[in-house]
Amino acid sequence: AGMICRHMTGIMSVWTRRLNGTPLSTVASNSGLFHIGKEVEDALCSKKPIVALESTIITHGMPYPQNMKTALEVESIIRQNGCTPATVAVIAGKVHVGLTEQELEYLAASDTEVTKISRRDFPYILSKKTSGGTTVSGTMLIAHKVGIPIFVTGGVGGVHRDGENTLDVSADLRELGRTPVAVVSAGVKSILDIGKTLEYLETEGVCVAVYGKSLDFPAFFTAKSGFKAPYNVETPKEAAAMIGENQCMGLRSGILIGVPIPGEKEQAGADIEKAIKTALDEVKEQNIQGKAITPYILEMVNQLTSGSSLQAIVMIWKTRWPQGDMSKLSLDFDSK
Ligand code: PSU
Ligand code: MN
Repeated sequence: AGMICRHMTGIMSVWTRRLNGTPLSTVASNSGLFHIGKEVEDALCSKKPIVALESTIITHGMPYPQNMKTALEVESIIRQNGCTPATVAVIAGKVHVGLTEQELEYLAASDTEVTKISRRDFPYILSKKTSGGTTVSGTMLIAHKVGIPIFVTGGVGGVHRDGENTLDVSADLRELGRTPVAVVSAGVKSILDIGKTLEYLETEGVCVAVYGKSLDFPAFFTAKSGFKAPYNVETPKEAAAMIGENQCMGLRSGILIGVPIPGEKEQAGADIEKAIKTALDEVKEQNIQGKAITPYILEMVNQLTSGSSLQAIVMIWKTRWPQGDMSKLSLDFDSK
């Protein structure tokens, strides 16, 4: 009973935030800063489970039209599992939570001018009333503001290789350290220094767990990065319990759950790894810097593997819901 009570308090505070807190009611409807899509608004009001989705993968992670197709498919998988997808993006200076097909198309179309938006970009983008796709950090902070505790994506940013010299550490990691949203992903992108990324997450106080039987932390294209996560959870219920305790404790930091690539896709993964090494050399040689690095590498790897990395990304993106499991996580959590 104590357990149930504690969970109830956690959930209550989520709903208090949704109903009375500044985030949804005032910010969303009054200031004009937010635009909550109809489907998402209904789900928020009727307390149905919602899964947040990022949009940098649409604007910068994949070419047109695969980006559009994948975005729609991912949303539909979430709906098939009884949840509501809430894709986050900025359009004409308004933060959108839940996009129409037309809005998705606008962001996905290759001739649209869009910025990659993480936390640091909001003030400028909103003041200029321009548009862009939100990264993991940008999406997390918006999801939290409107009261969505779960967010699913492909790859999270991390500490870049050679990061100890360049200080190129993704804002995603600091966001995980200060925003209580659970991010379900294929782990950390293989182009990064995964060991250092896990160290950094520990410093930020982020609870990291692998979904499945092993502690091997996944590396996007491969199930095993060579590094271990501190924990693993085997069922959506276990994952939900962890997320619940995080909220009850008021930890204010996030959770990262890594879901490994399925075994039969691992050979493709190994080929992509090789291409990544080549691309990294090129980044150094061409002196590509800052936030241009990730899109540059993804594009080059895609070319080197004649599109098979793109297929793998699409597949990884879709298999974040093995048998629909991970989106049920959201159901479990909200109905506890
Ligand atoms: N993984 C992909 N494609 C992407 C990203 C990750 O396969 O486009 C995006 C995510 O939005 C992530 C961001 O949050 O890259 C991290 O970028 P950076 O390393 O600049 O922080
Ligand atoms: Mn960076």
